[in-house]
Amino acid sequence: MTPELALYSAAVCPYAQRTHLLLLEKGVPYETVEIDLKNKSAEFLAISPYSKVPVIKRGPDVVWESSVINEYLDEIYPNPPMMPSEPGRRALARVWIDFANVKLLPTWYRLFLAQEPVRQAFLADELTSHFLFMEQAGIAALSPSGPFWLGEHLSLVDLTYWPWFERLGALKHYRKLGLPPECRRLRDWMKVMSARDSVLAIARPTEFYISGYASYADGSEQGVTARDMRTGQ
Ligand SMILES: N[C@@H](CCC(=O)N[C@@H](CS)C(=O)NCC(=O)O)C(=O)O
Repeated sequence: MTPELALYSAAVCPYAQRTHLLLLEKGVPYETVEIDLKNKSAEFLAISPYSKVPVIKRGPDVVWESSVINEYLDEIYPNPPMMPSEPGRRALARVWIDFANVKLLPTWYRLFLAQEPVRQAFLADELTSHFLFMEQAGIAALSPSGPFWLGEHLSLVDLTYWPWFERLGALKHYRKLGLPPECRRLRDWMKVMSARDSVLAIARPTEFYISGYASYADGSEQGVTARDMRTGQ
């Protein structure tokens, strides 16, 4: 039987990985439609308003933007729940999902795209301060005894951040930057996350990400994501 859910995805895409992880954690069957981002099909362009992956299709519902997709899927498939039931904690979860999207990731991509050493140094400092803020105001404050961002249960916050932590080796390779030594809680969290079945099922080695980021790191990337990061959208 064909699954009721189709996920338009690309193997290199960390945003799509957020959704794969969620569906694996929830045990929801789905069909993956692999999109060649260098040669997007007419079918994909018709279904993806921003011409980006991920997009999901479930019956008449077409949903894009990974954070919105994951909240939608958490409502449709409520077990296990991936957002806190208490509104104050749920708001905090959304704050940290937003932080990833509007603070951490723009700096991350701009650092890969930056070619001038002075700009690289500026963005490396900015990324380091984001990591420290995530450690102190994020995981340590929200989850004093761990292991996940919001305490003892995995949530959408963990799945929001994980794909870029799997790619830290590429950051080190191209921009000589890693997590600051003070980020002990984030390191412990990485150990716990990297051992999860969902993560292991779709994990890729650092070499895969190094080759995936080559066109970002040498400034030649022309895709929509790089354009949006360059123009600050
Ligand atoms: N804000 C979007 C970002 C998605 C995104 O940037 N996807 C990239 C791949 S990782 C993409 O499809 N880019 C198309 C392109 O670069 O042409 C989300 O959270 O879903």
